[in-house]
Amino acid sequence: MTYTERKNWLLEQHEQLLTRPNQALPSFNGIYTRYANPVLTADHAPLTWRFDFNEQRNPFLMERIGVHAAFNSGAIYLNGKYYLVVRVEGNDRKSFFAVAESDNGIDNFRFWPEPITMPESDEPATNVYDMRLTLHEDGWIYGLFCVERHDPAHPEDLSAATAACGIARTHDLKTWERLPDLISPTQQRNVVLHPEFIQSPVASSQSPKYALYTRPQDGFIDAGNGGGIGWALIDDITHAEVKKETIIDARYYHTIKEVKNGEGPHPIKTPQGWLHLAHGVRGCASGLRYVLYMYMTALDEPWRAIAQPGGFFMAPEGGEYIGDVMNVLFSNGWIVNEQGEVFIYYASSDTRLHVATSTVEQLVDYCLHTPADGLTTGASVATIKSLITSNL
Ligand code: M1P
Repeated sequence: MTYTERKNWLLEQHEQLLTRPNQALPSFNGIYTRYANPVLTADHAPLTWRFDFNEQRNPFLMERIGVHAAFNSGAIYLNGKYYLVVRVEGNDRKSFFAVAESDNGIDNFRFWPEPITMPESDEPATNVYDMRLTLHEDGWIYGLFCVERHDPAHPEDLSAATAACGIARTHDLKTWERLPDLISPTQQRNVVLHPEFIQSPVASSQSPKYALYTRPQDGFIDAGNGGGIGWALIDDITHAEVKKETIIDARYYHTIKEVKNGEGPHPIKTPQGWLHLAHGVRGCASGLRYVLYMYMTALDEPWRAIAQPGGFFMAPEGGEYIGDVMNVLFSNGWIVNEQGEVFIYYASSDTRLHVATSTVEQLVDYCLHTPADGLTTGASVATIKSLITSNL
């Protein structure tokens, strides 16, 4: 193949991938629909990020910069388009954010020509990932994400790291204003901004507060004493500080969230309450297993659980089990359109991004009518038998 033939072949292959239609798969559980193809993979990254297209400098037309994964993605619906702020990971293990857009939310996602240049806060980060997008009622689009740095307390340990919550805001997903990182007594990952102001119950004369879903953790990996998903009110988002944190969705022994859990995207407001999507983690012989689960909180008190369907909502299936970090489903982005259709963007095994579709009505029904986890095998059998009886 000549240089030109190879270039044309590369461009053709890439275009075929980007324009490949996606097909809905039959939904046996009736709760959501999976699709045949991932919406984004590493191969979707623009060729200009990876190849030097100058024949003198690159006579073999080799890939100069490898992109390894495209996964955990924030999502937002703006002017009828579906936008993802994707965690893209290079062969060098560094993650960065890049915007991809589609007209229908299920296929033809295309990255913008350049990744996001995220301004640094006072202390530069080694790695950033997992942005949650919130169009807040203050008018800004916020992106909250994990900021990883080497742990200065353990200079001798090259794997010792710290996780903090980075905060940035934008109006167009192109230009970002970086705010100081969240100040918190513990490490934090999976921090999510609630879309509405909260009137402080303590003194209603005080100005309304921003609210965060948090995930306190003792170490970089271990939640330790961090009891689950927390709720914290923030006085000033431009100098955000967790002063008081209440656990609103706790971990439990022998459940899908025994080891840790974390809020996914910000919750969806429905007439029946706030719909939440989260991930739960448990240990097993092959390592950690990450699944997605849902819960609902009260409309006027988003911190108060009103429905906690038992077990997982989605777990890896087929090829989703395989990837860089096996046995993982993770979601930090979903979109509701004008028709009440919900597009759940979930990543499998820290490698690729998929979509599953449902509706607000179906997800509320799922949350309100799926039995809670009775926490013992006896309770599970009793729940099944009561369904059998009602089917007689
Ligand atoms: O590798 C699985 C996930 O691990 C972390 O999530 P958590 O903090 O809940 O353990 C994150 O690094 C996430 O990006 C990753 O998908």
